[in-house]
Amino acid sequence: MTEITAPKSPVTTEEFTDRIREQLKYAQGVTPDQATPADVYVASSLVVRHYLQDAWFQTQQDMINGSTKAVGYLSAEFLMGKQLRNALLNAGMIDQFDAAVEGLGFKPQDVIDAEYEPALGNGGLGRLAACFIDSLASLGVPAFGYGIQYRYGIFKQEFDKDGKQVEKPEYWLANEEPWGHTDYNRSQRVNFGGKVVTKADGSKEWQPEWSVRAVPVDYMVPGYASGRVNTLRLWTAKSYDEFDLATFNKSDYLNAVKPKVKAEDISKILYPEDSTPQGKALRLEQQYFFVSASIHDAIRVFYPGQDKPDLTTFPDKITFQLNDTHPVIGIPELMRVLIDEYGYDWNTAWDITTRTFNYTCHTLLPEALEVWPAKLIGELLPRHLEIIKAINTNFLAELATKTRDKAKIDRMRIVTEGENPQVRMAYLATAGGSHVNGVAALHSELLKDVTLRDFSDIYPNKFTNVTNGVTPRRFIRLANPRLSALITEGLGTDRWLSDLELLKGLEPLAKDDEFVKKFAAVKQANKEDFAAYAKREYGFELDPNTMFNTMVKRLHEYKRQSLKILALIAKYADIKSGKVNVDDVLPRTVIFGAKAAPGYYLAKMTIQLINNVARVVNNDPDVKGKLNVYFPWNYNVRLAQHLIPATDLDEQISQAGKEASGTGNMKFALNGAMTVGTLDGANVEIRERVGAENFFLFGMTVDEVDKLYEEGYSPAKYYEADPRLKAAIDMVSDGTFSNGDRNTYAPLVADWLTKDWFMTLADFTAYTEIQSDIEALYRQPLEWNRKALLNVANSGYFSSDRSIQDYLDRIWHTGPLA
Ligand code: GPW
Repeated sequence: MTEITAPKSPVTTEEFTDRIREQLKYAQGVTPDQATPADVYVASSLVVRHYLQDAWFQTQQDMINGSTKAVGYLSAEFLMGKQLRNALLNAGMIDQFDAAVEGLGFKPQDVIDAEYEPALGNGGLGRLAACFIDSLASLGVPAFGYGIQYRYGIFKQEFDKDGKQVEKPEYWLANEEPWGHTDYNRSQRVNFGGKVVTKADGSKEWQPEWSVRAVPVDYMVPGYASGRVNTLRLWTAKSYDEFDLATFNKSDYLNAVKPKVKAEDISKILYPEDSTPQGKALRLEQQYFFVSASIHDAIRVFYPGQDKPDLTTFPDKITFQLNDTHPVIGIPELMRVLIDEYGYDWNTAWDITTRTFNYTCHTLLPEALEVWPAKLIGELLPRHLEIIKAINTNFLAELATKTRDKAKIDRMRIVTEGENPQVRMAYLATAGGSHVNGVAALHSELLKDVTLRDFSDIYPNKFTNVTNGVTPRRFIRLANPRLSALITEGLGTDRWLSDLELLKGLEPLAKDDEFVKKFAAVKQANKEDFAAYAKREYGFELDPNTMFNTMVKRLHEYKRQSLKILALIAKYADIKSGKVNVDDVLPRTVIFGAKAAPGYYLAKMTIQLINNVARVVNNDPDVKGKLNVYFPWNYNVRLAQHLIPATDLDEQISQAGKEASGTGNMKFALNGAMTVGTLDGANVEIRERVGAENFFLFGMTVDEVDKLYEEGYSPAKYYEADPRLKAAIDMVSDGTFSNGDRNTYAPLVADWLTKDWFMTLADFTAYTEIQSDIEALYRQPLEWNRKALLNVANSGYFSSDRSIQDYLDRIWHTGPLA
């Protein structure tokens, strides 16, 4: 008997059908005959919201009236992916939806596909935020996600005829969007610019120059089987000055609407840089905009109708998690609100503030730590700059009581000295919050020992680790229904969906050849599905009888897509030179997915190279179809959900010490892919759990990398030492992948040979050597699948439910609603 714990549907198929008809009629204004899948999508979404409404009210009431502290997850990005099917799953209505929609004459898949994916994030950081709010709701913890409803999400990626990336605007709101509810009556004023004046009583008054209206757009976040529905509140900027009357009187109509345009620009576009802050004024405006609105919103929610609330209790009502440094301006903002708006003294305000905030760092790259020129902050937020300077002064005084090491104190300045003082947001966050965490064990260690070493020396107890996780609902159950069914069959229960460590129960089944064969059949069927999808969406012809070898993530030098493409070129060169008999080559389909920041020159050139390698290799008869390279454009959550379950081998090959965690690595392991990877980020913990024998490890360790930097790294030495590496790089230089033009990739080649900051060349030989282990194992399908199954069985730890439980225990000190 299989135990079923999935939530029970609150609705029958008949009711669901009637409700859809009703929405089609009254909201869409169409008859079922006239309706398109997009109409049915909107109608169904409204129906789902309808059924979640009471649970939403109840969750809010219990949160406000009860004594359970809420979580406010402040994040500039929430990369949600499509909403409808996730909401149906979490609310228990998938079957009723499928039947209702079919009854109305539609294919459920067409209706699901009609949803336009909100792409309000760049990559891992934004997707993690989305997994976390799913887990918070599923654990029944009262929480708000607070962010920005950008009108343009991450750009839509296309490739031109030369294989170069082209960025197109992603106007995701072009069609009706049934999930976001714009709540004009809960808006907040957010001020900018102007000056600070000292009043007669010595208190300060900020006299801003302009302001915008932050209007919340609320998204329901239904928990899986928890009966709870939280809120994702994304702010959109509206103008107060509908018309500038003075200008209007001069009958200059078009100029009169200019101020409106400027204000509304704040929430217009998501910055497309990942891990490389741009330091633009608009970006700081965005950060302050959503954080200020969110802080005022939380006060409104938790102290309803109170003119003089007792805000010393604020940290008992809500804890704010800073998702990287993007929302750190919230620290001086809460100080300002408490002092200037509510009249608290500095020390009380500081106590409240430091007890309210915690900071998660997601990087180790020094260039990824945000730093703002004090001048820019002063122009935009003059009162905040004063407060930041005061925080800095007090902080330095406190440090002086803790250490005599003047150099160390100096290194720890929040505001640097000199002609162009800078504000270091990571330091402000560390000083102004209770806890600092990294996102994987190795990352948290390096954060403590290297990046924030001085801080951890003096405040060792502030530092902790919370290893990232991913939601099994979206990334196993929705993405991989076949594997989900097999897991439930193997475990005799579906309870794993809310307790992922139960996957451990699959371990004994890895000894059962019949079960392993079923597991292999699931993978094969998923590969066939993906081949059909890739044909339909991209016109690709993938052969599902080859190994599917995937590398999907943002294009970054540190992630080393170059290493993968060079190894592939080396294999191609072996075939061309006859060093390898093509008939002996293991058939492989290599699939890349990656967006590059629009201004990131070498990253974009790498994309161009990959596309052209694909063009040449896929069409070369000498290869006999043994090597195939595909680069589906515009990698997004939807593509991830199709591709991950179909992957045999996943690549996590960043230079050791550079990838904070990675979360794709977790999704692949949980979907039964094998990983080839370095000892970096969460790879370390994945390998520990799945077993060294079930993970393809290669490459330098963090210590070896450091040592090599110290000794002086010379990439040309590696080029000369490994003839296969030399052949590969020469092939990039000689025009093979640029129609004979020798200049096309010259900057990339020059970088490899003279700089190679992330030591791609130094790890090349080890990376190509591990390929023979990989291929030998793949030639034994039963053994490969046994190991892949062991990856699934031992990856339950990487559920975002576990991550959230760790945050609750170590940082937030709160829990589910009673
Ligand atoms: F640089 N990450 C990201 F730390 O996706 F801010 N965008 C970013 O801007 C940053 C980090 C930042 C990623 C990390 O690169 C990845 O290793 C990690 O798994 C992910 O954040 C979630 O923690």
